[in-house]
Amino acid sequence: MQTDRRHFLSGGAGLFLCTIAGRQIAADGPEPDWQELAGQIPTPPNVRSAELRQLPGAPVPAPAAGGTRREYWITAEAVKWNIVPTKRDAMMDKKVTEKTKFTAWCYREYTANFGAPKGPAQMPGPLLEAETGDTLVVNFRNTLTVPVTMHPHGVFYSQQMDGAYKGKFTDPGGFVKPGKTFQYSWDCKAGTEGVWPYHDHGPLDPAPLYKGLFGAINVRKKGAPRPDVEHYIFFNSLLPAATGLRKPFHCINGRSFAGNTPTLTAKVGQKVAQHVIGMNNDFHTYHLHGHRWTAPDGRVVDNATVGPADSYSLQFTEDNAGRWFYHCHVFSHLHEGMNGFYVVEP
Ligand SMILES: [Cu+2]
Repeated sequence: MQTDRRHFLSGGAGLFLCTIAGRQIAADGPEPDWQELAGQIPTPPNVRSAELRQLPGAPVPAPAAGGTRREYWITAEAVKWNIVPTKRDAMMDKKVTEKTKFTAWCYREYTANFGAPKGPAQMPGPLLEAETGDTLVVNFRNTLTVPVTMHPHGVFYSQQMDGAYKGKFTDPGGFVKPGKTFQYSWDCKAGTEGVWPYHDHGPLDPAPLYKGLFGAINVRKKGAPRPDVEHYIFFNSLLPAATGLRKPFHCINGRSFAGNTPTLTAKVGQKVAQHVIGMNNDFHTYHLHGHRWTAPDGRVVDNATVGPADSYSLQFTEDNAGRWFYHCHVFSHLHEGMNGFYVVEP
């Protein structure tokens, strides 16, 4: 499973990833010293002034009548991450011999007031759930050594709650320094129903996202029935620039190859919803063996295109027991790890 430089480039990933602090970062490595790089980025004026005095907070959207304020406590943390913990590619039934461990950056959910972790720091980060009419309030603490943020898609928010670095126009939520906490408020009013990504959009964008800082928001229509089973499938890649490893990995939820990527499960008769989100530079296609679903335009499909930061949701009633593959159907992605098992019990 060696991928040399030429193969990697011909795979379409390209050498150029981004420019940070005036330095071009190559996707195929080496991994820069992010802290040193972040040190070259001046703290924006509005962020500096926020540290000197307590700014009046941006207006917090009130939930609609009958709505709920849903509060989360989330950190960004460094975590030792193994991309292929079984050391095997179960699709091709072969050993994965190269190094697969690196230090990832992931979101992690805590109980109120950062009392105790509710689970591990992982890819994707905690699922943020709301119904239309609710307000999402996210207390975000940065425990990394570089500034990072949380930037949501789909929901409504004011400029101060954008969570995006904008050079000298940056608001405090767009540059959360190491050790600092920022409270984001996002409005899930009618029209925001759906599944959306959130991710870092700070001054090192997109490097922290490539190291694992992404997750999903699910806004359900108020009162809508829930599916019996829901799966969240992020197509991401772990590139040498972000991992320090020699080889790029094409991943689902930060893991490569069936047996390492999530083994999804359901039972015949259950209503299954799957949410697929693109989280890198590539276009992917989501293919599920043995199944098909009806797209919003009425066509029956079993393979759908998902671009960068797109989210695509599909639903079906399970009727086909067995062990199936779900995977990206871009063949180079598929064979470099973007595949997994879907196991349906009778
Ligand atoms: Cu793909």
